[in-house]
Amino acid sequence: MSDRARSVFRRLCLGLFVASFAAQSFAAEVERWGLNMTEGVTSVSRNIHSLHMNILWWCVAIGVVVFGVMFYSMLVHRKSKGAKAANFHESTLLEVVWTIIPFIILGIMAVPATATLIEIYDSEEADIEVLITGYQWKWKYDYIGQELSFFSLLSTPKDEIYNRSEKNPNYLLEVDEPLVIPVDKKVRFLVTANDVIHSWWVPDLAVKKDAIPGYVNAAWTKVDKPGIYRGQCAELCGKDHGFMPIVVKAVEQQEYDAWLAERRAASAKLKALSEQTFSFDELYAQGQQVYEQLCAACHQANGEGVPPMFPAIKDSPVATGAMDKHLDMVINGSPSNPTMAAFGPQLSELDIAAVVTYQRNAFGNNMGDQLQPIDVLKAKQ
Ligand code: HEC
Ligand SMILES: [Cu+2]
Repeated sequence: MSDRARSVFRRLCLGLFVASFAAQSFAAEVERWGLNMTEGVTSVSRNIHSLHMNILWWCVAIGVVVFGVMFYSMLVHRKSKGAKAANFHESTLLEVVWTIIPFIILGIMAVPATATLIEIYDSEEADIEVLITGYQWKWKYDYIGQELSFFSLLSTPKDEIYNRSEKNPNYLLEVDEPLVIPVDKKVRFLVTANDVIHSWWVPDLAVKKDAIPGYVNAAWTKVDKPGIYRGQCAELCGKDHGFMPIVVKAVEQQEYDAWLAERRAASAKLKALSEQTFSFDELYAQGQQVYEQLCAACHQANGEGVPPMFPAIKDSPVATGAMDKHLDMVINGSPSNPTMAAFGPQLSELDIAAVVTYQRNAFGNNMGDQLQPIDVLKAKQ
């Protein structure tokens, strides 16, 4: 080795050492910032993560080689050093080389990528099926064949949203009823929407599926660690797009069975409640809860709405008009404006009776009348 070559070699080694040191501390920093993809808790999510890392390092290596050659040439063969450019046209060897090498690299990348894609799309032979429906702005989960379905709503207190109290660590990532699934079981998700396009996204499960009205998309997961995994709607779907989070609770099979039994009993009980008669105060209190959870986003907690977009309930001609018109609006939605959705399929008879009673008597409406669940049942039929 000539002296010159040795010195270049030494400098190169030093450069590489410094670069690898910088890369390491940078990687630690990136980890701390949480910039990288999560590894997740399923075999698919781990495959996607390792695919992502592999390809990233391929790109880094290619970048280092290409830019290395480029900068080396520019520095060492610069004009001020009297370098003379080679002057040749068409090198078959060169062209073959720069076609073959990328071809081989792409081939190497395609193998794991294709294997992972095939795995992602194989939602067959699931142990459990859940129909996920996106609504403005909440998710509905139907456990297919289990006669169990419920809505999952944001549970972050209004005080935190309006900066009246400190925000908790799961701010806007918490719901009243999480989707509960057992670990080590293949769970198939059928994803659709009721109004506009939403997207069901849980990074730890590596599931991100568009929820499109009129279509059913399939996805699946098999979680191998009990835990709580959080996600969000990933398709801009209107005013409260940022307020329809997803929480998946993965539990051991036993715990899942117990939860399922309890949840089914509770919904059977709710059905039985529809046959009972309630006092005005019971209806009003329940109605207030339903209103604040489901209606206040548009009509506002004080009933004043956001005219002209969302009409006021206070002194509203509908809420202070004929009972059957009011009930019809809540069950079937507005005939002229789809923003006022049909709550008939979403709410129990009791909840509808309660919220109508509440609207007719809150905000100074003072209609003095009330509705029983049985009336709602009759109106629905
Ligand atoms: C996404 C926004 C939104 C939500 C949530 C919502 N509404 Fe509405 N609501 C509207 C809009 C918009 C109208 C006006 C409809 C029209 O012009 O026909 C309306 C109208 C009404 C009216 C008639 C008011 C009037 O005088 O014209 C009633 C009653 C009503 N909603 C009840 C409810 C109840 C009960 C809930 C909750 C269970 C609810 N709304 C939730 C948007 C909403
Ligand atoms: Cu959405």
